[in-house]
Amino acid sequence: MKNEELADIFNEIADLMEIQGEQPFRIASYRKVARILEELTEDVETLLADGRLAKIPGIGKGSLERIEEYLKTGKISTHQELVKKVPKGLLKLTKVPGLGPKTIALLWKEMDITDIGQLRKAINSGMIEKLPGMGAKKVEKISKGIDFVIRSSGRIPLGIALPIAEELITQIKKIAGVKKAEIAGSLRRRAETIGDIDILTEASDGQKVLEKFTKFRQVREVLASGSTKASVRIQDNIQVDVRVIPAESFGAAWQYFTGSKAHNVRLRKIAIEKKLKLNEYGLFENEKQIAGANEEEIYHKLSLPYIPPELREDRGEIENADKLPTLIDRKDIKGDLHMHTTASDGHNSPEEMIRACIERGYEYMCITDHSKSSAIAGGLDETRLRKHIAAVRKLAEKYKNEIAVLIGSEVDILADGQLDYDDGLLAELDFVIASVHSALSQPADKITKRVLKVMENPYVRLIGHPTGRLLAQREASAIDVAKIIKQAKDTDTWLELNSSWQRLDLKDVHLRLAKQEGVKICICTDAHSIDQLDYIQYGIYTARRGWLEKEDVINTLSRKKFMELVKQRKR
Ligand code: DGT
Ligand code: CA
Ligand code: CA
Ligand code: ZN
Repeated sequence: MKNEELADIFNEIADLMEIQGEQPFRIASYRKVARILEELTEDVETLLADGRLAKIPGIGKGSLERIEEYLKTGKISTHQELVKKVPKGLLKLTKVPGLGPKTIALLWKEMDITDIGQLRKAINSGMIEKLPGMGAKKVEKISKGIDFVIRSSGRIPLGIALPIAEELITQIKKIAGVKKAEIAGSLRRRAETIGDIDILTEASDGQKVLEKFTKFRQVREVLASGSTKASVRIQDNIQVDVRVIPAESFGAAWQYFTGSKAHNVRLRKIAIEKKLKLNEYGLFENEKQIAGANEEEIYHKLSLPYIPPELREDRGEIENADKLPTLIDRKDIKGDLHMHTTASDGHNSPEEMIRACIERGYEYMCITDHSKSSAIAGGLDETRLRKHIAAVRKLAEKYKNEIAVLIGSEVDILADGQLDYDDGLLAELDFVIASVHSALSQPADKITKRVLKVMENPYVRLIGHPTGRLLAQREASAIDVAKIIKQAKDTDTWLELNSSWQRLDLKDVHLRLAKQEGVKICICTDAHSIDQLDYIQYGIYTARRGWLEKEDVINTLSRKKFMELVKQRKR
């Protein structure tokens, strides 16, 4: 039945009209039709065909035509025209609980907020509370609504799933009789988003262990529970599968359930060529098990080196098995070069960020607050920036024996391709990141040219979050990443791997392309608080998925080497 789909479209038409400030009675009539459609107990197509739909009070001639149009073509032209008149992200805002069309219109007009990412930023900076009718309570409700939309929009971001899974693993390990508990599936491969959480355990009494698991406080619904497998649903509709595996098969099962499917298909083919059989129970020669207890053994018996989970995507790891990269590791990172403080939209002072970086063992760091055009994010005008530079330099002196503190800026690349500060001011900074924060919906040609141009500026060292995507919130811009990579090579500009799990930008396949072209990557956190400095782990995982080695990443250099490099001109 198309009843629900049609109701959704009619509701969306009403939302769009309300956002665009159309007449209330017209809006109300669309809402009424939406409600009627929702409450129909029969198929709308049948009702239309035998003429009964036309007789329902509230369904006028216009509505009837639109319903007919949808049933014939799958579209309603009125709807499409309305959609064309608003920025793409606005539609998603209408899905946020606690956020009505009137507020969306207000946010759009007053603050130029057109997608969930910008809304989140405006909330974080506190700017939004200054709008009429926006109390702390209402803002809190909207903030919760945003979380809901992100988490319920299908795949779960790595940064949400991993802490949840790690907590589950800790709890499972505490159950009596559990010998092992490990993460498998796309989460072990550290994919940027995951469909569900897969966990494997080894235990003496599977039934008992799984029963205990299904009684964890996190569990909202038990989908299935037996002696070898349990499936449950926890918060935000996240599914968790736990399997109990015997010791002699643990490695084989871990390999199998880590995937990816494509990688496993390749492996099974290799086994067959060797007249062996590979499945989740082990590697077999005729009926005899020749490997299975651990993963390494399976790879070795197939004449392959151990392949790290992040590479198991059938993206060349089998063909190039004899020359796999030595993947970068968290301990290789020697500094973080993109972070915000209370000077713009960060939550901690420069000094707090410096101490936190020292605690993390970094040898250097850079403070990069927003530039003046990022008004929502409290960007610094020239006067404030000069004061900020002086303050940070003082702190740099104070902490110079522990860490090298650089003062930089995350400078907006304006819609016309100009930078937000002039070269004179840029020259006063130690390090300049240039980022696109506005007009992200420009066509490919325009947005690409805009970034290519600023890369020619000798002060611009790094392009921040090059595609501007926000996972589950905003699509990447249309920017031509291959061209940006080529320009990075030609101008000696570095590209950021932004480690925030909402961004992971550049993403794995882009990173790999950059590496192939010899472009250097900088893995930064864009931290807006001390805690977020630890997002670096998500950057590392993504870098590994992009086949990056220590040598490909600029902030693996020692303090001495790095400082020499940033003191020199770019070219
Ligand atoms: P997800 O959850 O959609 O992010 O992706 P995965 O990779 O975690 O997939 P999932 O949870 O369906 O299954 C976990 C792993 O189990 C998967 O990566 C490979 C393995 N697997 C599951 N079903 C099959 C299958 O039909 N054939 C093969 N070769 N492997 C499978
Ligand atoms: Ca999975
Ligand atoms: Ca699964
Ligand atoms: Zn930024």
